[in-house]
Amino acid sequence: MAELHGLPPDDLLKIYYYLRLTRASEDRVIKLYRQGRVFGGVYVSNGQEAISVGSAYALAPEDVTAPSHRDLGANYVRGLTPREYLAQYLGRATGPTRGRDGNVHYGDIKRGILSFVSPMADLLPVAAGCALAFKIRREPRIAVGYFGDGASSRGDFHEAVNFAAVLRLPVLFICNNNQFAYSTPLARQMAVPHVADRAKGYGLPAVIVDGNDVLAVYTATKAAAERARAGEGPTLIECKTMRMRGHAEHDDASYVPPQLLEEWRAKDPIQRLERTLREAGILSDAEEKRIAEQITREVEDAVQFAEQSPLPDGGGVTQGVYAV
Ligand SMILES: Cc1ncc(C[n+]2csc(CCOP(=O)(O)OP(=O)(O)O)c2C)c(N)n1
Repeated sequence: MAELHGLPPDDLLKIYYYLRLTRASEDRVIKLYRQGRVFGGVYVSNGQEAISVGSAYALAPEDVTAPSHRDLGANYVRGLTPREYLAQYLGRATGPTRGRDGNVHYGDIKRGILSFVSPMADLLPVAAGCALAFKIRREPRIAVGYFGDGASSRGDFHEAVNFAAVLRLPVLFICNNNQFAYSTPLARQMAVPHVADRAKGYGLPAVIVDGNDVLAVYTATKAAAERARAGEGPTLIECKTMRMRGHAEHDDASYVPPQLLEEWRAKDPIQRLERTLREAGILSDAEEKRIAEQITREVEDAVQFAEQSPLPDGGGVTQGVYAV
């Protein structure tokens, strides 16, 4: 059967599965939020799942990722389970932060996922630092830092990119440019048209890809990862997309022109891959049904698991807490 972008059908179907698992998990959490069963805010990647899934699929297990708040897809690809994701959102003791956080501030160092921190772009210097360690130890590993268009206006972004470029570190900077930083449109926080333009001043290559085309994101990341592993230094990958919901679920995004959303709805990354796979004879109706049913089962199992899990009892509140 056909290969696409060098990927055999099994991998293509896995990518399709991860896209749909991400969407279904987040949709389910939105529902729980509306029912008042989630404690904190809810941040989703609806419409931009291709960026996190496509990029993470191009990495090796020994690489390290520094996700942002819309990168559930990358976390899933790297081994996070729906049970852990749901337990995290419901603040349960079985979640990655053992109930210390109720939304996106989690990671898992065993799977090479750094824990997301709230101040925007603060993880990018950490990703560059990991890459420096890999380079010093001569390990063929790379680090990947994810960030949004708004985050690229913070100093940490500029420091991390400059540092990585000067030292030719094996790190990728992956931007999800979804055109809004909370309610601020791109043109109100950047005087250049592309985040990629910012890389020029630091002397590292930057590429712009269609962030709603998962295979384009995969291919760009794979090429940049190979460069980094070969000692050729960092790359910035700007993925153009659109944030299809509010900044979080408490934000109705009424500041976004409806026509813009309509335009981007037609470019939905899941439907696009589905069409491509059907045309290539890789996805049949039966296979689509099997994947959909598997995802429904997994997500519902995760909701039940989370709801039946205990809340933290408070006894371990100082465990894993460090001060310097
Ligand atoms: C340093 C800092 N300033 C402000 C915030 C509040 N905040 C959280 S997300 C966000 C918008 C970030 O925009 P962008 O990076 O484009 O990501 P998006 O949410 O649009 O996907 C803001 C202002 C923060 N977390 N950290």
